[in-house]
This record gives sequence, structure tokens and C-alpha cells, in this order.
Amino acid sequence: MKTSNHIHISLGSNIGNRLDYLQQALEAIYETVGNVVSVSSVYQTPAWGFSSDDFYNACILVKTFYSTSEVLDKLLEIENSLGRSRKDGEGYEARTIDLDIVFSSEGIIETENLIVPHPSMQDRIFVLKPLEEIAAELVHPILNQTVHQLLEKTADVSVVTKLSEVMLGPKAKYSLSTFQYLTIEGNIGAGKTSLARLIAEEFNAKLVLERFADNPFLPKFYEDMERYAFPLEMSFLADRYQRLQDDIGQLDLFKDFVVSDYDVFKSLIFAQVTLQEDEYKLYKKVFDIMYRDLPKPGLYVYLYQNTERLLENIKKRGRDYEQKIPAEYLNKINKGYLQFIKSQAHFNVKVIDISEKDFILNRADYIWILSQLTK
Ligand code: PH2
Ligand code: MG
Ligand code: MG
Repeated sequence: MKTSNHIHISLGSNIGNRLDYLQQALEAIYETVGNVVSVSSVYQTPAWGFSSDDFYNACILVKTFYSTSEVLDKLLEIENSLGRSRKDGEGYEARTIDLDIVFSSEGIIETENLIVPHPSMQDRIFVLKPLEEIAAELVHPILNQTVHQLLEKTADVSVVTKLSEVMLGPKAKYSLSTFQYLTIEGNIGAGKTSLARLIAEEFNAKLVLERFADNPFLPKFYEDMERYAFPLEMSFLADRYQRLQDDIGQLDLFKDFVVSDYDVFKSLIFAQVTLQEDEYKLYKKVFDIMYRDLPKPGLYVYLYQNTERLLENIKKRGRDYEQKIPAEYLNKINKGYLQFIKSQAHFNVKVIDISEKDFILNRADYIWILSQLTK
């Protein structure tokens, strides 16, 4: 996955319901740009550089996998969608919404359409004051001063007022923590781990991942399925059991819920495909003894991906031993999952078809998945 870019954005509005415009922009940024990590208070500020109605201004910090110039395009789209109109010609004009990039972790940027850090930020209390709330110690890469220092010595003397009205966090409507234990399932290469990681980071959840890498039987299994299926399934069973006992039973006071990239029944689903009938019977006996009283997920998600794209993903992630996995094997595993899901009356299950989506490259697709989980 791409590493993430940290971008500070200044929001401003001086037409209509100003707080509502800021709120709508915040939500659109969360849904199309990236995770909103910090949100400042909202300030009422006199129009700077022209005479017009007072502004409402605020600053936020967004973590995104888009580049700064891609973010600029997305901010322009949001401005347009919120009714921003630009006349050409000199000077400032009143606006429903203005979204300016102030800082980026990509550092100094100077292109035709984009200059970062924002060239006038040090002359604007309406930027510095809210920014100081969320980034006091951040150093301006050209002026070599912190935001706090820039605010202390700015020549702007306008009086800004912190409002008691605040913007609401954009994540509130995706209330995943109510599930307590969320499990993301899917075929090999569906993107379980990537999605679990994104959710854990964004929603402060404890992440429980399968330790496939330590399994010495896995590479052997893909070479000779019949010979190694039984020890492979047994070792997965033992490992999954141990992890669930250790990790999910234990409460973590600093996390809001648990998200895992596998469910224990995975063992049975795979075993049914890979084992001989008599082996499976033996395996099922052991399974039933071990899994009597493990915690059940509050929501079980199955990410459905078509076989063609599974094979592409497997190729992309490049684990040697996986490269020979035949399409037919993936089809069988998918069937196994769907059969299992049908038989589970006591499970809260959601099957999400992601065959037309790319939640890694496209933030809006990721948000679509979140909305499917919580609808
Ligand atoms: N934005 C401007 C010009 N003047 N004044 C205030 N108070 N707040 C703003 O956001 C603002 C401004 C250009 O974008
Ligand atoms: Mg501006
Ligand atoms: Mg602007």
C-alpha cells in the first residue's frame, strides 16, 4: 500500500449557512480524500483583503494516500459541488466554500496550480489561529518557524472569535464499534487484510491478523495439495484457536472494538475443500472440541471478489508460493464460503460484492464499503 500523505487544509465560508457549508465540506473531504485526523474549532473572522461579510474559518488535518496535487483536484470538485462560483478577474469575492491546502507532508511544492505551503498563510490570522490548535509545533519548511511562532509574530491584527458551535466528526455515522468484534472474511487475495488494516487505523480498533507467514506447511501445500492438506489444516486450526483465545478474549482498554481478517470457521471451509472425506471427519471432531465457546463476531463480512481479480491480486502481492494457485481452487473456496454463510442462521452476515470496486486506490469505494457495513 502507498504510504500516507498528511495535509492541513484551511476551510472558509462567508455566504449562507456558513457552519453548514464547513460541515458539508468536512464530510465530503472525509468521503473522497481521506481520514480526518484533527478538526479545529470554528472561528468567526473579518474578511481579509476585501470588504465582505465575516467568514467562518477552521483547519483540519487529513491523512490520505492521494498525492497533494490529486487532493487539490478533489478539493476543487468539492468546492464546485457546494456551489462555489468563480468569476474571472482580479481580487477576492464572497464564497460558499473555500478549501486551501496549507501544508503537506510532501513538503514544498511549486507548480502552475499549486503552491505549498500556502504562500500567505503567515499573514493570515484566520488560518494561523485554527491551525495552531491542531499543529502548534509544526515547522514551516521555508520560514523555519513553528505555527505557534508564526502566529505570535504575524502582522495580521484582525480580531477573530472562537465560536461555541463546532463541526461534527465525519466518522460518527459509520458506527462500527457497536459490533464489538468485526470479522472480515473473503477468498485468497480478496483484500481482507487491507480492509481490516484500514478500519483498525481509522476507527481505533484492535487489529487481529492471521499469521499465515509462519506456517511452514503452506508453501509445501501449494506444491502438493494432497500430501500436505492435513498437516496444513491442523496447524492453521491450532494457530487460529490460540490467537482467538489470546487476542479476542482479552479486552484492550485503549481500543474501541476488535477487527480481524479471518474467522475460525475458515478452518472448516478450507478443510472441506482440501481434505479427503475420512480426514475431514477426523478434523471436524477436533474442530468441534476446540471451538465450543469462542467469541462470535458481531458482524461477519464476506468480501466477494471474482476469480479473475483474485488472481490479479495474488500476482500483484507476489508471494512466491501462491503464484500457482489454480482458478478452480479459488472457485471451490468461494463456493465453500457461500455454502457456509447460507447455513449460518445465528450469524450477523453481510456479503459485499467488491468486484467492481477498488477500495485501495479509490477512497469513495472504501467509504461505500463502510456504508454497506453499517446500513
Ligand atoms: N479567504 C480569502 C480572502 N479573505 N478572509 C477571511 N476572514 N477568511 C477567509 O477564508 C478568507 C479571507 C481568500 O481565499
Ligand atoms: Mg483562500
Ligand atoms: Mg482557495
